[in-house]
Amino acid sequence: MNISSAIFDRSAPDLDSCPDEFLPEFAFIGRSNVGKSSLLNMLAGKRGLARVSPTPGFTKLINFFTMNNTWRLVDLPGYGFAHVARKDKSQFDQAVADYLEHRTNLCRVFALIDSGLPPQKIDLEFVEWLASDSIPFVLVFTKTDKVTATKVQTNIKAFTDRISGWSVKLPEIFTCSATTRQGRSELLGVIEAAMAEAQVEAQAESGQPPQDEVIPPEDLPATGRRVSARDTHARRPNPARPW
Ligand SMILES: Nc1nc2c(ncn2[C@@H]2O[C@H](COP(=O)(O)OP(=O)(O)OP(=O)(O)O)[C@@H](O)[C@H]2O)c(=O)[nH]1
Ligand SMILES: [Mg+2]
Repeated sequence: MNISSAIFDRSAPDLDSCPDEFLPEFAFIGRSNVGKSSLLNMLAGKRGLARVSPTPGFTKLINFFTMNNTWRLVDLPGYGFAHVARKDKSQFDQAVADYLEHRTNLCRVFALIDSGLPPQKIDLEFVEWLASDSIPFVLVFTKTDKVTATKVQTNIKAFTDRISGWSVKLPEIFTCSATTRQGRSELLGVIEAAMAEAQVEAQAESGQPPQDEVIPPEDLPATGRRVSARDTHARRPNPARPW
């Protein structure tokens, strides 16, 4: 896929401040410093679009970037950064959880894992939460330029062994390096395929719905958004969030 324009839209502190839900979105999540902002820039083909820093906890808001005027990349704050003030941390966590659970135009989440590390408890817990909440995600093992290919494969195998059985089938798995641009075409392929899938679903839905599928007005939230399957799912009592 060719990206001819990549433009910063806005930074949102919470779900209510996010832009309209008319464009499909692809979000990056993972531990602080795992390389979310770097990967976003690599995919967009624009260095400096999202701000990158060696200091963990750098991205503190939900940042939206519009690609080709038709879809968005979304840079989320990382989890697992111990040095953010407790009050700020819970605000970030809440905003990220709200975004992941309620954003109706969220097509795929890219859950980033450092390929140089054996399975980390916080990543396993986060992936378990994504799977249990039916949030559509793929796993992306980052920074492959920093370790040997054998080490990357060993760490991926250890991680997938731990998560097997958490969902009906294993999530799709990718590797990438923002430094060498390894993985770019595969990840853009995920985006392209997901958008094509969403288009087919939208076309199927645009047919006259059967009478029993008409949505009563009381099911429309205050924002006027249609309630998605994920919205209703997320209203169930939620187990304590591990991150
Ligand atoms: N060698 C190498 N370094 C990388 C790669 N991706 C990111 N980095 C470095 O890792 C550090 C963190 O990168 P970011 O992209 O800011 O990470 P982040 O996940 O957005 O971090 P937060 O916003 O703090 O959550 C920076 O110093 C990057 O230059 C990569 O693929 N290879
Ligand atoms: Mg960042």
